[in-house]
Amino acid sequence: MSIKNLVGYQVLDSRGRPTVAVTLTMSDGSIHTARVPSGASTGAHEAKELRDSDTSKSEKFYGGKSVYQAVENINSVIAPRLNGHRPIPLATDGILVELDHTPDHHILGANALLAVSLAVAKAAAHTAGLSLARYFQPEGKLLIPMPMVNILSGGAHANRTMDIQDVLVLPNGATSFAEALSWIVAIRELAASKGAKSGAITHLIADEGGLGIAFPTIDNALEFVTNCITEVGLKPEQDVSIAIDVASTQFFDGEKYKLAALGKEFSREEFVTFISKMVSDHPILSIEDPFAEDDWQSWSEFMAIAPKKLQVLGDDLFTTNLGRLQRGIDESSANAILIKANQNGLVTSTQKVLTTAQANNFKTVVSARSGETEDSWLADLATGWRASQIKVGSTHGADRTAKWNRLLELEATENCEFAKPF
Ligand code: 2PG
Ligand code: MG
Repeated sequence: MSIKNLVGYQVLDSRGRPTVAVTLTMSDGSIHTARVPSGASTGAHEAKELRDSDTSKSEKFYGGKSVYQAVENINSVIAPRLNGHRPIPLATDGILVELDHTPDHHILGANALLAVSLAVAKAAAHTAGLSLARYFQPEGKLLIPMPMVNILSGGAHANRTMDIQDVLVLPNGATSFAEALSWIVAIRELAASKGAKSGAITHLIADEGGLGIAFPTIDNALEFVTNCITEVGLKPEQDVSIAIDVASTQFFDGEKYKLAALGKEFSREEFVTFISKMVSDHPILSIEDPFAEDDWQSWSEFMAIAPKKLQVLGDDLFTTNLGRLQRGIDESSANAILIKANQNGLVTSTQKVLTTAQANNFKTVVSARSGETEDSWLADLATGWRASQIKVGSTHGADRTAKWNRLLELEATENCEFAKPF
């Protein structure tokens, strides 16, 4: 079976912004569609998302955010080169790299490349008669990752009501994905009703479906979520722990960490102390981007004093880039990596970053972006790649539930076990 036709086009993401989609038709008539996500709190070292900047043309209504050039690159450069090829991800991703060999894929656009790379992976799974998850792990029990789920949103995803971007929960005591999700739904619904009772607007939700409740301090927000865990009848730490994404690149100016909502500024040394106190005062099991993307020194300093059980997770620090991960391994900057395919640009090279992390005893957290689509490939990749965790945002919004529901489907229909990463 071979690729008969490949068509790129523009669709909308969950923020109502343009993104790239591809529909691939195989010689057997089967059709495989893939849509790519897009971030808001993006790292400077991410692969290049190509967006049109000429606002005087027809794309003016999208304010320079349209992706017509990326789409054109698929239709006029990539499609003619891939048509007739067998869908073999390593080989076709190799051709995509030949067409755009730049490290950040800025010529054709990482959004164009990833859409094609994903559609080919789906076509390859179909050709092998397997689900996408099974395609990456044909034998043995699949590993359903532990969900890391957003309850409170701040930062770039919620108009900076809170300086840190996410307060999430990790149901580390659950024995199945279905049970984990039921606990999370209870916590999330209680958080919404408690927030509403105290006067917060909880029917309007942030980019990833989280609650944008304003708390006077970060400690108050963490206490609120801890209380919700207890009040639904679960034990903090033993059953459900807290994870946070500080997304601190967003408020580091090169010298100081400036927390506008809190009304405080910290030197790098002071911020290491601030973060250390936060993790010791609350049942926090995972902390993402506690320091800015190029503040390598603070990361290593913190790792030297952090509790051994704490997951120190690099997102903007690593941007799913092999070279940056290698530096983080060499310098002991973190012990876990967030994996986002669109930070990298290709399915197979994203997998390579993940397997390198796994080989070096780093935990892996496969993650959605704040701008998502209803496509569910992320759930299959995370499962097929044996990631330890998956982060998709909240339990609200079809862009989020598409992934949770796909994990429920995998757990119900495939031979699976549930990850116990902690
Ligand atoms: C993050 C992600 C998802 P964005 O920072 O981890 O929460 O956000 O996609 O905006 O980078
Ligand atoms: Mg992040």
